[in-house]
Formats: sequence, structure tokens, C-alpha cells
Amino acid sequence: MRVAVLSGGVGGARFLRGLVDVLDPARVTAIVNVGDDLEVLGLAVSPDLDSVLYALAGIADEERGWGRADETWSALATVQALGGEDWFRLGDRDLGLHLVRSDALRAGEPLSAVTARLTAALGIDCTILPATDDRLRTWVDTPNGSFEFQHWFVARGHRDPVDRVRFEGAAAARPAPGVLEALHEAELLLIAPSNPFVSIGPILAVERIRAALERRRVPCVAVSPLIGGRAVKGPAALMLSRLEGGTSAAQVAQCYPGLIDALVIDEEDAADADAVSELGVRPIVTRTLMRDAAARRALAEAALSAVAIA
Ligand code: FO1
Repeated sequence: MRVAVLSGGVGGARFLRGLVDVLDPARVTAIVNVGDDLEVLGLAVSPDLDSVLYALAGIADEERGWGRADETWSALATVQALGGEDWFRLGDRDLGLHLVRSDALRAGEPLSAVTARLTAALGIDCTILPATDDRLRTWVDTPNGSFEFQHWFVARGHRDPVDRVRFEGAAAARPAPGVLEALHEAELLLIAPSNPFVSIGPILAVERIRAALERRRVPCVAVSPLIGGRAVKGPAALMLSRLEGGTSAAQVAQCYPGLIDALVIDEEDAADADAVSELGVRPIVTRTLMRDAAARRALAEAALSAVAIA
């Protein structure tokens, strides 16, 4: 079975690891958020693409949730000593990837092409695509001002409540090569347990990607990033409260109007199943916490089960 997965950072990366354990990786295409990309010290950083690359290569730092395992920070210490930009921490090993990517982008290679090279170099057998090669940047409007995603998320510790999320460049952004093909050829579309607003939102802001999902002929299954109304990590629950009015599974489903046929929810949220059904979305209740390889695989199997019951 061919599957296409819309993915953000850490939650998406862990979900993809489970998926390639239970499916032939050659049949899996990840379509990844680039809205939180940024330039640091003149380098092009794509945090969500890198979370997926590192996770699938088995070199991610599991505890920190971003960057590489066994990281060292000598370059950052030098940057700090010299008074350089240090709010967004780039480790030594991580820096190597940013150097290669930045060099290629400067030479005119599209992000999708560099990503394909990095994927192959890291020995990853599935396809990893940025949602777009065009510039697309997430902004958040808060009572304290408007901020580029990483300034809000990292520099300000995502403490400002979010009134609105915007995607600069989305109107002109085209799907990266291979994205529409993957969506059209897939027998199942999946939305990873990533933040609906700032991880999946930027992907769906690319008009032709959203249209491909709206006109799908195969099931689309989302996995809720919330467990018992709380996010495992990050601001998803707070954003859902403020922007959707609550953190129930039904409110997660409402983030994807007309786009999903089933929603995988945690056993802790089983009481929300009827409200999800009332929205015309089939609830699939299981354990969603991906604490180890077995749990990741079980979650992937639960999402794939939607094909059997469609
Ligand atoms: N997150 C932080 O909270 N602080 C950091 O200094 C930081 C650096 C960083 C460097 C490379 C990278 O790929 C990710 C990094 N992240 C950092 C994580 C990143 O901001 C977010 O996890 C994602 O953008 C959200 O999906």
C-alpha cells in the first residue's frame, strides 16, 4: 500500500518511524512542513525536515526532541564568546547538515533536490519532500505583537497566546515536485500527530495540496496530537483552546474540516468518540503515546486500519 503523510516535527518524525517499520519504506512519502524554516548565522535551517531526516536515520536526540544525538556545542560556544546570534542553538553535528544544505541552495538547487540527496546520504529508504520549494513562513499574531514562528516558539518560549496564524508566501507557493503525484498515487493519506495550526497548517496553506486532499478518492486519517486534552510537547493544546474553543478530540477534528475521514484518538479521550462521529469523522481509539518502537508501530497499524474499515 502506498501512503502519503503530512508531517511536522517531532510527533510526525516519531510517527513516520513507526510507519516505515510496518510498511515497505519505498511506499511511504512524507510531505513536511517548511513554515518554521529560518536563517541562522547565514545558514538555511529546516527544523521539521531535519527532525524527520534524523529520526528516520536513527540519529535523532530522543530526549531533547530536536537535533542530533551525541551532539557537541563547540561552534555555538564560539559564537557566544564572539557575541554572535545564539538564541537558536545549532549543534556541531547539526551544523554540518546546514552547511551542505545552505551551500546547495545558494548554488540554485531546490530544497526538494537537496532533501533527496540528504535522504539518500543518510541511508533512508522512504521519500521525504518539503511541502514546497518556494518561500513559505509561518507568523503568529499575539496580543504582544506579530512574530516569525521561531522567534515566538524558541526566543519567546511560545508563551504569548496566539490569536492568529498566518503563512507568508502561501498564496504563491507551489507544491514541491513529487508532492501532488504522491498525494494522487497514495491509497491512504495520513496526517501525523503534529500541531494542526503551525505544523500541518502551513502544508495545507499551499492551495494545490489542500485541494488534493479535498478531492481525495482514498481515505484520509489524522492522528490527534493530544492525549487527555494535553499535548505531549509544545503549544498545541493551548492553541486549540484559544483558536478552537477547547481541547477535545472533536475540536481536533474540526481543525481539518472536509479533509479527514477518520481521527485516531487516545484511549484517554474515548469519551469524545461520539462527538467526533457526529462530525462525520470515524474515531479510531487506541494508545497514541509513542514511548518506544512497539508503541510507534502499534499507532501506525491503528492508522493503517482505516483502509480496512473504509
Ligand atoms: N528548539 C528550541 O526550543 N531551542 C533551540 O535552540 C532549537 C534549535 C534547533 C536547531 C535545529 C533544529 O532542527 C531544531 C531546533 N529546535 C530548537 C527545534 C525547533 O524550533 C522546533 O522543534 C520546530 O521548529 C517545531 O517543529
